Amino acid sequence: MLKTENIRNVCVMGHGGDGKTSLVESLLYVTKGTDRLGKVTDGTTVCDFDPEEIKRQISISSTPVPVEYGGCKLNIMDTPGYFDFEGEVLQCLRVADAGVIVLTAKGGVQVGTEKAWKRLSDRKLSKVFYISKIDEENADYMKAFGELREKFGISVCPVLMPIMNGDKMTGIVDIIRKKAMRMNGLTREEIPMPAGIDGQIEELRAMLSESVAETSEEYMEKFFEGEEFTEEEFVAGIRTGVREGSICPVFCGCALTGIGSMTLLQGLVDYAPSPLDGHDKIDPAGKPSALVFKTVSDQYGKFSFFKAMSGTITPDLTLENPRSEQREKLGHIYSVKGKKNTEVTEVVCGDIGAVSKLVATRTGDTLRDPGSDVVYDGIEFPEPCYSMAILPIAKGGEEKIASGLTRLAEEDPTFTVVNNAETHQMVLSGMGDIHIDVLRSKLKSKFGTDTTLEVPRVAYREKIRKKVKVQGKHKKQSGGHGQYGDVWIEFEPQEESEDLIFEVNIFGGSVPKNFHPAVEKGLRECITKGVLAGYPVVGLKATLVDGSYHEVDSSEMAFKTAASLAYKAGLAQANPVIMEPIGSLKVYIPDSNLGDIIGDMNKRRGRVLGMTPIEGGMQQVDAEVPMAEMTTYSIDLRSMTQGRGSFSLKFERYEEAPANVQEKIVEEAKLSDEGDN
Ligand SMILES: Nc1nc2c(ncn2[C@@H]2O[C@H](COP(=O)(O)OP(=O)(O)OP(=O)(O)O)[C@@H](O)[C@H]2O)c(=O)[nH]1
Ligand SMILES: [Mg+2]
Repeated sequence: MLKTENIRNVCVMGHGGDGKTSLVESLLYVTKGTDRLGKVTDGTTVCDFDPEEIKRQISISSTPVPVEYGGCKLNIMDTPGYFDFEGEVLQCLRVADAGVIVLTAKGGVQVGTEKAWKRLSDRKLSKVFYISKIDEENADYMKAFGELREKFGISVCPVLMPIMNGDKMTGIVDIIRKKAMRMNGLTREEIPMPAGIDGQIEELRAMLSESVAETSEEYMEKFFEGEEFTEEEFVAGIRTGVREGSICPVFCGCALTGIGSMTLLQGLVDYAPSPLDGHDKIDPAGKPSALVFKTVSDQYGKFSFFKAMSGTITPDLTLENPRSEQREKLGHIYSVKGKKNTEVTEVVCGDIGAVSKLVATRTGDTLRDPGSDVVYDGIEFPEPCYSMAILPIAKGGEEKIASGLTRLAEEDPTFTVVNNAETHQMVLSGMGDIHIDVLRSKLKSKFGTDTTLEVPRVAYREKIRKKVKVQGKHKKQSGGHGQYGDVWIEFEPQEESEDLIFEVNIFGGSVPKNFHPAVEKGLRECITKGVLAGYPVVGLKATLVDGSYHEVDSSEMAFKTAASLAYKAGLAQANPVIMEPIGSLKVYIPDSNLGDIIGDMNKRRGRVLGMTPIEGGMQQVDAEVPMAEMTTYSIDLRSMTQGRGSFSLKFERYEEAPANVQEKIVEEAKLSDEGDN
């Protein structure tokens, strides 16, 4: 029976393409968790099984898989490195007790490496490094190791060293045990220590000893007396250091040959905290409860991944969801390995499992014993920052898009879709262009809906600046039943409300009372389309001041038409202007990008309001900027900062657009009008 203390929940993180999925594949293969070594390039790995992942050869969703090694069950969670899928990383991070940060021997520390470090540090989770792709040409373990120490400090500790034969990694030296090893098929075997590397090993061992000394007073004394630590002391010291965050051991290897994979597993077994010492307060003796951290919905239905937070989760349980206030009967529970599910009879406290067909539960929800009052922290996802209008290719496909996206939203909380009533567009907002592209692909493959994208229209508005008084006269009295309506209306700007303010100020009965509502109705219809570029008119006051009528020929219809004639004539004379939405922007960037970001803000007609240094060599820039200039900002910011920058943008108010911008908007409106006709 699995004991909580023998579980390791480990999130594998790092820069895109640095070898995470391949590493996890290797970990599965060397422990016989899979019977062949899949390849990302062939689309055959356990973790990247989704058609989108196979097509693009990148991870898109996070995938927890069970790996058994050294008497432990390790739930290894493969996460995507591409920034668009950060939400997936956060899901696994929520239930991880430690993280493996993968970086390549050739590329060293990348933005994704830094982000992984920051995310793990923010959650106070234990960290280990794995330097990948040691077999590549120009791979340089010592250089990558040096970069890690330079960037993240002396907590970065070596525990092994690759044995290189020219460019080829042939084995590993275990620095603690001073043993050289190589892989022979699926087993590790000891080999004689290669000549000429003693000096390097002693140097790395000295670094490690110093860090171990820091973990207790007893060790510190021993260290100063110049005594060597025993193997047990090294292991115990590193374990303490890893749990406290003062030691981050560095592993390395090659996922294609499996060199280094078992050593990494042994390291996780020895040093990574069990759920009992992890981030979450868990209680094996308590009543059963769980946290749902990930939802997958496919043709087989909905799967909810959970971590058992207290007690043991069994299929017969009925648990309560405090958010939806509904009870869920579990039914079947599973251990999931990529696309393969195995039914299990229990998931012990601290372990990860999945349950199908929950009705009222979504990612981030707590499931608990009815009668308990525990609620676990959910998961905070970033706000979408990139928007496109999405359109069906086939006529009338809007419904299908909407229902498909609703299904996709069950597994992905990082996008939103909004029907913009003003622009008549369905606007899909996500984490970046690749994210949106993946969603479109899924709409097609899963729901058979072909879509295209357009740059979202900006919801401009129109307003007048001058008070005018005009006549609108509608008269058709040639034979038969005639039409007669005649009004004098004063139009003026007002600041009280966006909505039209309509008043009547007539002496006598020039326009009888029963026609006043028709005049107002006529105007209300008109203001949905301004006279400049057809955008809604806001902040308008109209006062009916005079007019005339005809006993027989006047009708509601005739007065509506008269009002619209007055509107057209009046607004054109009243100095109309186009208003554009202005957003308040917060950008977070490294100091070194400050100049570029501010220069770019100027190009976008933005006003920088202030700059504030924040922790870690970052700056916060506050600005106000026209929303129309921000459609591609998420992509541009990413390229200006290599992905280090982030931002938030919120609509603030409307402002009159500069003259040249207004001209352009009017021009575009004319063109699109012609296109429509
Ligand atoms: N030579 C060599 N290539 C490797 C190794 N590990 C991975 N690769 C290759 O590197 C590429 C990216 O590997 P992945 O495992 O998909 O990397 P990843 O970190 O999961 O990528 P994302 O999930 O997209 O962030 C693939 O073409 C792999 O075949 C390795 O140890 N040696
Ligand atoms: Mg991957």
